[in-house]
Formats: sequence, C-alpha cells, structure tokens
Amino acid sequence: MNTFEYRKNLVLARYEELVTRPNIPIEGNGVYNRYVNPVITAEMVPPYWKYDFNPETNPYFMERIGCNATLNSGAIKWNGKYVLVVRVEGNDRKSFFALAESPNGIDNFRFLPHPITLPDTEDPATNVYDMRLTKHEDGWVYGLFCVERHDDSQPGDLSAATAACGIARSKDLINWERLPDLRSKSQQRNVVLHPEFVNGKYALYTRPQDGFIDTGSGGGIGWALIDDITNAEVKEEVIIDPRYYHTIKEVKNGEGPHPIKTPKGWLHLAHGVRGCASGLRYVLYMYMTSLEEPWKKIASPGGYFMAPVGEEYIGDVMNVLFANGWIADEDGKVFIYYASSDTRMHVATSTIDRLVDYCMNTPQDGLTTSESVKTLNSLIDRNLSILNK
Ligand code: BGC
Ligand code: BMA
Repeated sequence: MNTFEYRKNLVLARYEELVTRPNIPIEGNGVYNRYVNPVITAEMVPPYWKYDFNPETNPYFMERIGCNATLNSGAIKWNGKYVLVVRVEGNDRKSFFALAESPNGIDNFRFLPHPITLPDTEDPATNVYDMRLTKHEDGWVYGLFCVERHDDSQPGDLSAATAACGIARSKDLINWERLPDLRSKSQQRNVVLHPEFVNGKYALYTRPQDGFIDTGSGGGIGWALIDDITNAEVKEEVIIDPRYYHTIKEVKNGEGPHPIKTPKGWLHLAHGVRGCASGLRYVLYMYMTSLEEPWKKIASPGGYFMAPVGEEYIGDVMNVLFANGWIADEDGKVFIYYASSDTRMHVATSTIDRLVDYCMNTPQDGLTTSESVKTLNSLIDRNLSILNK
C-alpha cells in the first residue's frame, strides 16, 4: 500500500473509533455525573476538513488545515437530536461555529458537513466565539456571541482589542440572518438572550466591562430590556448577580447559557473568575431568580458548582471550565455541556429537581472564614446528633 492509502485508512479508522466510542457516567457528588470521555475534541473534526483527499495534490496524505480546539459550545434540542454549536478554533487562532449532533447527548457527536457561514456586518470582526442559543418565544432561534476587533484607537498595541455582542437568528440552525451588533456604552462579552418576553420586551443578561479583559467597574452579570432586537441597544442595565471580594467570582463573572424555567424559579448556570499566581481560574456556579421577576435573585448557593479535575486542568488556557450550553429534556434530565481549559467539550448530567435542590439547600457564601466555619459546624452538629443516637 502506498503512503497515501495507508495514512488515509489510518486517519479514517482513528476518527471513526473516536466518534463512536461509548461514554459512561461516573457517579459523583450526587448533584451531577461527569463522563469518562470528552464529547468533542479537535480530533473529532471530520478528516475531510483537515486533509486533501486527492492523491495527486497530497501524495503524503498530510494535514493541510489543522484544528486546535473545540470548546465553548451553545446547545439546543433540535428535531429530537442534541445539537451543539461548537466554537472550533483553527491552528490560526481564528474560531468559527460548527454544528455537531448526537442521538443521545453523551456520545456519537458528529459534525455536519460544513461549518456555519455567518454573515458579517459592515464592520467585520476578526474573531467570533462562545455562542449562546435561545429558542425565543417570537419563533426564532437566536445566537448571541462575542465579536472581537482590534482596537484601532491604540494603533501601537497589537493586543488592544474590543469585545461586543454579535446577534444572528435562524429558523433551521443552518441559514443565519445577521442583525446589527448590540450597542452598549461599555464593552460586552457573555451576553445571553432570555427565552421569553418580559413586559413585552426582549431581555438580555449582559456583562458590562471597562476594557477588553478587565471588567473594571462592571459589577457583574447585568440585565437589560431591549425595545427592538433588530436594532438592539442597552439603555438601562442593572446588576443582578454582583462580584464579591474573596469569592470564586472576585475578578469576573458571566452568564452561561440562558436559564432553565422550573416551577420554583429560573435556574442559572454561570462562570466565576478569580486571579491567582498561575493566572485566572474559571469555575462554574449556579443561582436562581424569581419566575415573575427574572432579575431578582432567590437562591445563591455558595462556592463553585464545578471546577476542573484531572485532565480538565490541562490545555490551551489552563484552569478553566466554561459553559455556554445546556439542554433540559422533557423528563427533567439536564445535559450540561462544558469546556475544559479552552481545549475540549465535556458533558455532565443531572436533573432539574437535583439542580433546584442544590441551589435551594447549599449554604450561601457567608463571605468570611468565621461564617464558613459557623455554617460547617451547624451541619456537623446536626449530623452528630443523628449519627450518635
Ligand atoms: C479569546 C477568548 C478570551 C478573550 C479574553 C479572546 O481573544 O479568544 O477566548 O475569552 O480573549 O481573554
Ligand atoms: C473568556 C471567555 C472564554 C474563555 C475564557 C478563558 O473571557 O469568554 O472564551 O473560555 O475567557 O480563556
């Protein structure tokens, strides 16, 4: 067999083995289960995206277009399938969106033949990432994502950039209509569309920030009502989930996917960031807001919900868990899609009942060591009186 045939067969066989390998849950802390394998990795991008399959032009069957990572994915249940809109990042550091679907939500994810061709605005972005999908009650599926451009007001600084929220909508997830970017006084990243009208308006979770990296005086996750989604502008913004000193969200926080409606309130998944000697640490946390007034917090479990473990620590940007997609099934099962270290996608499963229980019954962060010890002693005392009976 010549090199071309040999390598082609090897690459195709490896790919097939990876995408079809069964995933197995790992019994965890009772709140959720992780799974033994990631659900999507850069190796699971179709070989025909990477290799030239023509023996004339690629006799060594060499990779031509490399894929660096598959990360921060939006999620939606669509025609009975579990669909992710994956942030695929090429070796050239540009990311784009591509749909991958699975029959069961935990394994056998396959990419559709082409990535999404997202129309540009008049001011094309250099990079786009982290799409949040919302099936809105107006009948459209919206994708909100970060658009990044060089900050031309600082011509001498090649790393100076601006972040804003891009908006697109679709009826089939394949063809996307691009709407104007969200106008806002500040830069924005992690903007998410609420699935229902609130007082007849579109509602956004926002994350105002002073600079491209620094949230600065941007105090946390915000909430804003929008008159016209085809010409969206943040006029007034209130902070609904603030940052705090010496917590898991001291430096930054941001809404994950849009919240899930439950009989007890809206269930939110978010990320919190703190600084440390090795850089920024990103973890996931949860909170709940009122059904009638989604901007009012009704539950705030202390600490993180998920933080990296094992290989999740390792990747392009170490010590990061990030989630912008989850799917709640009719039977109450919840599929949480999270990325580790800006490198690969995983799933964790739970149920609405368990997640609500987690939010309502996990003690809040008392914000000081002595409060934490008080809370711990109260559990220990209650348990010892049971155990010593
Ligand atoms: C990266 C994002 C990152 C952001 C802020 C962007 O250039 O693509 O992944 O969140 O910078 O660090
Ligand atoms: C950003 C996020 C993500 C990324 C994270 C860690 O602020 O928006 O794109 O996962 O930083 O690099």
